[in-house]
Amino acid sequence: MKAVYNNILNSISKGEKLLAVLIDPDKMAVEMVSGFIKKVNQSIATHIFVGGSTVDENETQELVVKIKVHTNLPIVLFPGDVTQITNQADALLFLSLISGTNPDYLISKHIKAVSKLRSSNLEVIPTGYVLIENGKQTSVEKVTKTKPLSRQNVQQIVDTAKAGELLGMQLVYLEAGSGALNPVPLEIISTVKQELSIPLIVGGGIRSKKQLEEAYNSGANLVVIGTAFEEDVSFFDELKK
Ligand code: 1GP
Repeated sequence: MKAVYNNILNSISKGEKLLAVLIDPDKMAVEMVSGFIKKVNQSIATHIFVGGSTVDENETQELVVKIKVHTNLPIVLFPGDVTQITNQADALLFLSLISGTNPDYLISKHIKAVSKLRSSNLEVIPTGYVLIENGKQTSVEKVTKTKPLSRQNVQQIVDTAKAGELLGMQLVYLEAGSGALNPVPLEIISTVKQELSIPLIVGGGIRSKKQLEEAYNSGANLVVIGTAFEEDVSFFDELKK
């Protein structure tokens, strides 16, 4: 039942680094899926995340069903809203936006999700989601009406991530935002990592193999990349198995 999270822990204990390819249902035409997933399968990617800030109802489910035809990689929902929860995926990042103070994204949407989750087999992974400023406003900021944490205030970021762990969250996700101008600074990744005993996810604005490796070397256990693959699928060629 807890296969996705346990597999993440197992991989980390073996010193492996994980890569999630983020697919936004709003940006991926169904007819593109098979070619795109073929590239994913040939790459070092270990997970597929599916989610977006603004996605029409049922779009996520249709996409997940289609992706599953083409890959055995675990499909993890990374939802912007309750409507993106589908039983067809393997797991759900049950995100609390702990960098902000909007109650909708701290608890209200979670309560709304329960009626769907009660009758589902999805593995639910409580995740502390920490938005960090990147140089421009991101959709997460707009949609959630929260402010990101300042990159200058490292202690605040560390304390926020640690509070998530102490609240019982199983993952912390440091997010610069989709298409971020600047990824999460390496110093922030390494300082947060030193404080945590749970796995650390890092995403937003990572566009090169060098940036990916730097994030891993700083302590990221799992890196999420979306935009760089959306914009240029040849990036997968640099990340072949
Ligand atoms: C966004 O962290 C993810 O939520 C991935 O960001 O699209 O910039 O790779 P990019």
